[in-house]
Amino acid sequence: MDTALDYPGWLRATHFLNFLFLTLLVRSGLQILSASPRLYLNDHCRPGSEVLKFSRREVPKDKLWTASDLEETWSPVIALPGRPHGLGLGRHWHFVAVVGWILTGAVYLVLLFAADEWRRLVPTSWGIVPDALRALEGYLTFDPPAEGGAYNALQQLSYFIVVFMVAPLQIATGAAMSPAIDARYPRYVRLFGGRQRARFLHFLLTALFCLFLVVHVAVVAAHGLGRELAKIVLGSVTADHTLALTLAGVGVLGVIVLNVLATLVSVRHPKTTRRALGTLIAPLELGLTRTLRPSLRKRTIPVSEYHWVNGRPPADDSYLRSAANGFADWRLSVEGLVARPCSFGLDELRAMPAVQRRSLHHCIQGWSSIADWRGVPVQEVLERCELLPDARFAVFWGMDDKSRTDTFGHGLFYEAVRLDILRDGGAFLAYEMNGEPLPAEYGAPLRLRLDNQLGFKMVKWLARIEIVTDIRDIGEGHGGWREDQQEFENVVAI
Ligand SMILES: Nc1nc2c(c(=O)[nH]1)N[C@H]1C(S)=C(S)[C@@H](COP(=O)(O)O)O[C@H]1N2
Ligand SMILES: [Mo]
Repeated sequence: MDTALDYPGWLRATHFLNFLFLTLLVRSGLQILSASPRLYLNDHCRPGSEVLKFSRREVPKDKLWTASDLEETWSPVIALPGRPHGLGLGRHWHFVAVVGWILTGAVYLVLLFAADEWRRLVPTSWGIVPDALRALEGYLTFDPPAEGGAYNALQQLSYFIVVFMVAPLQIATGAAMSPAIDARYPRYVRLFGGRQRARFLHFLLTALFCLFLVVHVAVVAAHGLGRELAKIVLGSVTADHTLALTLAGVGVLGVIVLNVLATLVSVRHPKTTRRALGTLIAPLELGLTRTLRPSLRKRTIPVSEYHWVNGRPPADDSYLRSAANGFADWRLSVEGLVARPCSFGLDELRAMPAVQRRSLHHCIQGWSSIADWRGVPVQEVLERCELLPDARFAVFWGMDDKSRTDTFGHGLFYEAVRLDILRDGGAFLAYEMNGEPLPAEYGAPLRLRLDNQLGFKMVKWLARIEIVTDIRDIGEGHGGWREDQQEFENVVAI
């Protein structure tokens, strides 16, 4: 056999790693999907307008419900980690796996071109299309094309499409779901028809990867498992077929064992898993997105007729009494590392310079909604209290004690936000939504809005801002209520 048709070690290694990372990506992706298993064609996500829905749960019409109430828990057989409230860890696995997958892809592409292997993959004439169709007809009539040593036209064309089209598009649609990229480059997201279409496409491409895997394996089997695995595992058709079969079995078993281990560790030690994976991805997420300052261009897309809710309003009497008299007695206090501890009434905040923004709200679960918000830039408020030099985070405290408002979690809701994120143009304290005073379920009397972060950072029912150096002393030490109790990341720009 012509040695030029052998398969070099790097090709076989990246082929295997690609398979490993794809299993982790698909399973963690399904975990992320299970948090809001509804796919839409527009960014309003109006209940009932789904094009695909993987849940039997209906949206209640007669009572206040939250997006979290509709989260599903899928089996660990398909989802990683596959446990209730596993979205945070699912994202950690997804991001770690995507880093591995992209590095594998980069090494593969560099060597593909350096070693001239690309000639086997990249079609150089349109003749490949009729040839591929003929090969397809052959497979469908159980008369597979003869083995010429090289890929047949159908193999070449499908591998080319997967490597050079599906994979890059999968990365591009993933990036289009990032709130920081959307805030900076809204036109990029519009290339895909908006965030929800990008999400839908991301899902369809995943389905395509899975379909490819099944057909790919079937075709390999049709050509003869032994001889094909000899090429795939040992690099040459003349290699020992039994050894190749055994090694392939060990490899597949290894991928299964790694997946089972990832699941077990995540379910049994969620905090440790989060810390380990977070060490790897948190600096990367911050580094990749910190320069993406929100563009202050106006959005033209209309506001949503229905805006989803997450988190239930404070349940105690003092909040209800305060709401009943228009929050006349409510004050926002700013304390901690400030030279001048301050507090502000609603009227004082309304008298400060205001910003008006139409924002796309990206919830970490996957849904989005658009509303007009009016409020005061966080910077305006903080400047009046003169932050001390050690200040690094602002901790936003809500008034909702989760043990009283929701079925999951405990303690006062809070989120700590890096001060540099608050200095971006898109950070403000909103007291108006769609031209009206903020309604109770959306955070009355005041809530945080951040254009380049995910929704859970935008604390509603604000009462207090605490300026600190370190987040480790606050709550359980992870930088927010959802970080503490759901393993979410602190900086959520993706
Ligand atoms: N105080 C408080 N703020 C909160 C939450 C909460 O549970 N309590 N949920 C967050 C989450 S997860 C999201 S997606 C948004 C939802 O905002 P909305 O209800 O206005 O859509 O609020 C965020 N702010
Ligand atoms: Mo959320």
